[in-house]
Amino acid sequence: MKLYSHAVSGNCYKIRLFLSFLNLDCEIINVDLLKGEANQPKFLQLNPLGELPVLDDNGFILRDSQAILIYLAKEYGNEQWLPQSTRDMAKVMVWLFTACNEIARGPNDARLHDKLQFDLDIDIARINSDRILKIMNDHLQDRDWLELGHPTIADIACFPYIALSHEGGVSLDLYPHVERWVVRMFRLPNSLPLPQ
Ligand SMILES: N[C@@H](CCC(=O)N[C@@H](CS)C(=O)NCC(=O)O)C(=O)O
Repeated sequence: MKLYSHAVSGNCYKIRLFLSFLNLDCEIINVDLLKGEANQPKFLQLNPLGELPVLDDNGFILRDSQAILIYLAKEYGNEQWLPQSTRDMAKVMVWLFTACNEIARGPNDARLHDKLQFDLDIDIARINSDRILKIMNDHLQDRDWLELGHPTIADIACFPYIALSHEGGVSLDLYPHVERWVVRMFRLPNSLPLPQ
């Protein structure tokens, strides 16, 4: 198995984290986003969007971090990470889509602006960040994990850019339940340090 990845990317980190939780061996192939390597013709054959991460599992090529989490959970994980029952699965899916919408347009965009100088509206990104952080804080008020009372791929999908909020100038100080959830994620066996 190969993962096309870049060290600074939170979406790639999600996959490296889940591979680590699952104790799966994987060759990491570095694609330097900052040098535009994801837009070279060779990489575009793997992902025409020119985005990371991309997984190559014995010739099965898959883009998008949420899709890769689902694939790995079904192929190599167990029901702990992605339950089979319709309603429980739907609860987990809600957070996968939150990761690629509200979290991407919030703390992820704020970090892209502040850390990597992307030309994005930082005020909107910070408003979006506070909106989703408040929702997550309320949700986590009476639970340790996003759904089902234990870690799932919902937690993995949402974790990186929430934990990296400070790199976009967004403090978690106002969101103590989110802060405690971040600490719990770091304490899971085989957790990894965040991207730099
Ligand atoms: N929805 C996609 C988003 C992927 C994405 O935006 N990846 C970023 C890195 S985190 C990327 O490759 N951007 C291309 C670039 O910056 O040139 C996913 O979750 O994988």
